[in-house]
Amino acid sequence: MTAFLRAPLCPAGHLPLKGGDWLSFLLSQIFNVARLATRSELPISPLEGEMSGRTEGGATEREPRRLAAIFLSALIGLILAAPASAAKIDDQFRAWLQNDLWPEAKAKDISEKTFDAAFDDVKPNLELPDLVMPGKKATTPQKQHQAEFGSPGAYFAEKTVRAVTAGGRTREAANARTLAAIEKRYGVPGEVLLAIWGRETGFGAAKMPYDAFEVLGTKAFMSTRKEFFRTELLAALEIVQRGLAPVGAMKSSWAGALGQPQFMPTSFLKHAVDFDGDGRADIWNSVPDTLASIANYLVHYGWVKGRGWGFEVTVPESVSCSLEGPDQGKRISEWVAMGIKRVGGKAFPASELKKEGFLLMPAGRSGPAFIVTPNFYVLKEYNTSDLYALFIGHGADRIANGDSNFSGSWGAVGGLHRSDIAALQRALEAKGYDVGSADGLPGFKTRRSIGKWQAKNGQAATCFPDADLVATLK
Ligand SMILES: [Ca+2]
Repeated sequence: MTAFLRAPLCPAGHLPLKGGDWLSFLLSQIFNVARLATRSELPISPLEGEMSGRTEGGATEREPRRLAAIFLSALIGLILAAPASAAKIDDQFRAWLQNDLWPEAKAKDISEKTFDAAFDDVKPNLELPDLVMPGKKATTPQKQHQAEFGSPGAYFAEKTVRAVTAGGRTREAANARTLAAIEKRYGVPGEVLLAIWGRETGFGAAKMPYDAFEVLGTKAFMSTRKEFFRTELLAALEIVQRGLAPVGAMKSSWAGALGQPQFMPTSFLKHAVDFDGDGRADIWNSVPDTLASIANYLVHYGWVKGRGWGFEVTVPESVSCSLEGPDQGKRISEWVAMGIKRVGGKAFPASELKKEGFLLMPAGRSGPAFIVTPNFYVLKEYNTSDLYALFIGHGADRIANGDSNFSGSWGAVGGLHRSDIAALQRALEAKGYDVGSADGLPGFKTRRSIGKWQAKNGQAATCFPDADLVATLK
């Protein structure tokens, strides 16, 4: 649902505190779980496009008590395991900084002064997710197996959407000249930028509680994706070395994403721009810089000027839901000839009919359907989830045209565990179907493969996993 809810609710490799008070520690963690799980108004979602390990879907972890129970069992497991010493990890981290990271940083023209300032007093943060203790092998976190896959409709909770659309309209009025100037230069509509800004950090209201060097340093030293974070850590050092931001300004989310647009450091170096003219791209404090940097990011990933993101449609039974996906595009006029119509009796704009469009059915036959443009897939470069990109497109439409919901309604198709969906995916893979990866999240490749299997086996194609399918195929 929101990245906060995917935040480190159950640190995979938590270490006992040195001589700590277990009960108060435990209670504080359970409180944290409850707090995180109920905090949904100001989501921070790091760039999933940049974070290639994070994939499509809408897994939700909504139940604080259940999470607390999972955490408790994980914690008991850790108490029983042989505890490593946090102090020893700190020493290993310091040695790694000196002997491993520093030589590479030096070779990339990072000065000793910058390096020392960045890591002054920095220790590994053992509460971050997806850590692997030095000398240990990575294991799949328990929560990934147990997480419930929520109905895609849950992603579009009216309260969440309205926080973005109401806030977006207020800021659209307040920043009208800036948005017009950005649209003129980059060709990206202001409402799209506002929707991303609102979705990522609640228009900059979300706190950036972490030191980027602590997060990136910890993850480069001891996470499941060390190389990815090492590259980002070196980019963060480059930001400081080049004077683009002072060390003290390098505040990030739990995933190391920076500032109001939630750029990873390599994205900052590639896409951040100065739009208020003070000579510095300040994505932490400047609204014009934040909005223009988001626009520049989208342009770099191919935003097509003059086209929107997509249209809600109705799809007749004669059109298979397995025609979904970015690799099965047709001219919009061809989709229309097959019987696909826009909702609300509207015609497609004449300028769109000759252009390519793609079928999108995020909940298969159990939810709204869309014909999307290539810009939809540019939005997915910001965060590689169909639901995220749809949230941005839908939110942008509502900022521009007023609040009205989808015409189609989302079915109650959630409730499976990710492990069940992953088992279904492996079963389909074994039969030769392409599901993308068996990650427990039903992306478009999984959805359409389900539809193809259903059609081949004489069933009505729903293009979405359900308990019967899991039981039949698993
Ligand atoms: Ca600036």
